[in-house]
Amino acid sequence: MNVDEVLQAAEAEVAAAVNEAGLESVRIRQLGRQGALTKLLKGLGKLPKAQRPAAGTAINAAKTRLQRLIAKRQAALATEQLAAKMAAEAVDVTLPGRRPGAGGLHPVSQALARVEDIFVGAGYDVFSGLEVEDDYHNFEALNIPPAHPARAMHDTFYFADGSLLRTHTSPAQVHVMESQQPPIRVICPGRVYRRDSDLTHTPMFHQIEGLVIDRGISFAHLKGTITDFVRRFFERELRLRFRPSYFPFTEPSAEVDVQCVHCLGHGCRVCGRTGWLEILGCGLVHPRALAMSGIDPETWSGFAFGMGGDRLAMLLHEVNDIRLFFENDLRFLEQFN
Ligand code: 2U9
Repeated sequence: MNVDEVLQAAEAEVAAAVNEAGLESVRIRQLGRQGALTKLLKGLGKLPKAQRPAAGTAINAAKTRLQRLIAKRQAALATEQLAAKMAAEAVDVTLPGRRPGAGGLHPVSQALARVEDIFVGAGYDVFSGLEVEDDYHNFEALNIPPAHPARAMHDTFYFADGSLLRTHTSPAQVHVMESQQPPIRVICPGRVYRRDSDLTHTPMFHQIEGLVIDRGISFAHLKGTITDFVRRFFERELRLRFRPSYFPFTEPSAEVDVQCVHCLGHGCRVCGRTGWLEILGCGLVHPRALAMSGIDPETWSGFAFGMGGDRLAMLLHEVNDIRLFFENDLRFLEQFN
């Protein structure tokens, strides 16, 4: 190949190079130690003496021209690559930012807060108490002595030192009675624990209990309080029925059913065709429970009630499986925000 042919081929290769690495290999092929133009220069000595100056000038001119072309192409490729990189990394500052999820109260917490609000509005204090208790406050002070059959129903979690996870929020009310004289109006929400786990029971669940102690408190005050509470909680006029029951810490005791919130008493799957839903237990505080915490039952009387927070949330939102509240599936929980 003569110098013009070499130059022509080299120019085509420079034009065809698509990136800086490709261009560098063109440079090595043409201008490197074994390059085509370099070889032409080395071959000058074999030409007749008279042709050497003109041939040398032509090869050097071709070499200079090719070096300039490569430099120009190299600059163009660098600009192109930078532009492509900038386009790929571009940030659209006008797009809205990604907001962190706002979060919200768990439906059971919402139900407990709803109960608290109703009673706080009626002048009750809120006291949550502690989840680790002793046998005295969880059982004995509530008229449940060591051999009492009611203990068997509580499936208690015990610690090695004899303390326990409270099986109901009632010990919170015992602490209130021990620390102050009546009048007492207190509402105690919180977590409670029982060694129990099946379709309708979880080892941790929520209760909210109320206690009122004053002079002359009767079952009529209890009935009025519960009736007003149910009306406010469900925001509807629902019929109630009080059935006689038994708790060691209240006498007399009752369980309260509310007209089914789903079928309004006609009978459906939720109420097991009875038209009634059990929502709480209650009664007049046992005189022995008053006396044990230092309150004179000759002067004072009181009522107490207790309900399950998880069950209340289920009734309020028509949820039929308690486990949904504990799985923490955001698709379920987000519906309550
Ligand atoms: C003191 C005196 C009396 C609290 C009460 C109930 C009735 C009751 C259950 C309802 C559903 C628990 O979650 S549940 O299974 N509770 O039926 N609780 S009276 O009585 C007290 C508490 C403290 C000092």
